[in-house]
Amino acid sequence: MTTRYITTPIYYLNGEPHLGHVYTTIAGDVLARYWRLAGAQVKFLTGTDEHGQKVAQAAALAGESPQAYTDRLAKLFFEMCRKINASEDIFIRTTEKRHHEAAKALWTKLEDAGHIYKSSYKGWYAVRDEAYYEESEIVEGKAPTGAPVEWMEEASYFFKLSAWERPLLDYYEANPDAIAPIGRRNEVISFIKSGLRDLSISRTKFSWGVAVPSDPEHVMYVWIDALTNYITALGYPNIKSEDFKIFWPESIHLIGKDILRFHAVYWPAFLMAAGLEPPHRIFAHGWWTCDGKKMSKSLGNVVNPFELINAYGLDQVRYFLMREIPFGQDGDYSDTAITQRINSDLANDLGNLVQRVLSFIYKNVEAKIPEPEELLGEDREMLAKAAALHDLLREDMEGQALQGYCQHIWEVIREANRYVDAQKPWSFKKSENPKDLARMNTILYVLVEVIRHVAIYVQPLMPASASKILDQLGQSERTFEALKTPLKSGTSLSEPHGLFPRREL
Ligand code: ME8
Repeated sequence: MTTRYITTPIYYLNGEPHLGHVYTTIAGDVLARYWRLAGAQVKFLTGTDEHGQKVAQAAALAGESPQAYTDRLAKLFFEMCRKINASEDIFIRTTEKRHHEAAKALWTKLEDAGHIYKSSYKGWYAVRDEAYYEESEIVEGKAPTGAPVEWMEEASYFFKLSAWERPLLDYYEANPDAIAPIGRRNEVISFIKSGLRDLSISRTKFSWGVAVPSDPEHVMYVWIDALTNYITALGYPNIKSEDFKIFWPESIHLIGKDILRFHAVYWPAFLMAAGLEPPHRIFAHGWWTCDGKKMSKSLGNVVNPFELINAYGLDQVRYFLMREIPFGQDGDYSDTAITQRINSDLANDLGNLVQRVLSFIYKNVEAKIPEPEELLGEDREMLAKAAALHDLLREDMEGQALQGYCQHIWEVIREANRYVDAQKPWSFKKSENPKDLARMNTILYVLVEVIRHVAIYVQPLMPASASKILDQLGQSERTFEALKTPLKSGTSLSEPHGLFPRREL
């Protein structure tokens, strides 16, 4: 049986959810929904990263205890998932007891196997990135990401990362698809080749985190704690559990390109050192900007995802985010771009196709799916294009090509609109000739069958809108399996209503 374990990053609780968080979570949701409809066994994980200096500082700034603060903010992220119709199976919080236990177990495993030693750290640290930087990486007193850095000197435990250069390179050579897109893979490989230094993995200057089991004066570096969430959720340290055995080998970590190094260098090294398999695949997507500029609080151009959803509608936003840019590349948000996308793809293409076909049947063919007569070449061609989606879309989803998934469906939608224009079913309406009526019924049947395919495949992208279309078509079987059986004639249609109103700029 096909199995997929799809994860998003767990988000820092240092502020409210923003467009970037919504983006990765929707991408994960689209994949999870697709694989469920394909009959796969799926686990979709998201959640919150609640420890470390950055979150502790945010709590202090808010005048709250870290626990009260993270409880309050975790709710906002959980709510975000509800507002974007995410279908996560697990929402994990790193403050949960099971997670503390898993992180401690991983530490102990690494320590017992001799991968951890005690020393002291001296160097630069950026709280905003929760990352250490080399002297050579500092640009004009800042981290390469632009984050402010501070000088740190403290007793610390180290993970022997330097020992994992060769095993990591070997692993990535043997598993060319382990990191995607390819450019990110190359980036990781050249980073590893440039030499890995041992990694400081504990702190003593603050206490908001998971205590080091053998030395509770230390708290774990937030990244070793956070990355462990992916296996906490599968029952680690019980690696004999069904969940761990089934899902870990099929893991897909969706992340933004900002956190590639943590996922593709540190995480696989920790796992290999603990005797576990590295993640099966890491997909690092690109970065959203707004009107060509980096979104930042000081520029005042941070796109609030909830305002966006209120203004344009949830499914419109979900579709826009998946369709607008190739998954893996950077993209730019603008009101113009989303408006154009809604008007062309949703109102003109999909909305118009469904509306013109279903209202015609509703008004003129007793509101029932007509019986087809003899299929002509053009009918077969149209049906073949819809049937071909099955393999094309599966290939897209195997490669996380979310934009390609949209494009392939929309090619069929546009083709169906051309087919309506060319076949002109309405031209037969008044004819007394039974042959003409039979032709009209055949054309309409073909169209409903194409719309059924489209709506079933659109479900992962726009669950609510797809469900409305399938309701109007009277279809209760909605998995990809259902498409193996031809559309049944005679099913009653319900009164069609417009789906995607046009937007003014
Ligand atoms: O990094 N465009 O959490 P975080 C696209 N806690 N995606 C964006 C984005 C943007 N402008 N801004 C944010 C952390 N993202 C850690 C992760 S995982 C074990 C720990 C998305 O709250 C993108 O997925 O800073 C990015 O990787 C993530 O939010 C960073 O979220």
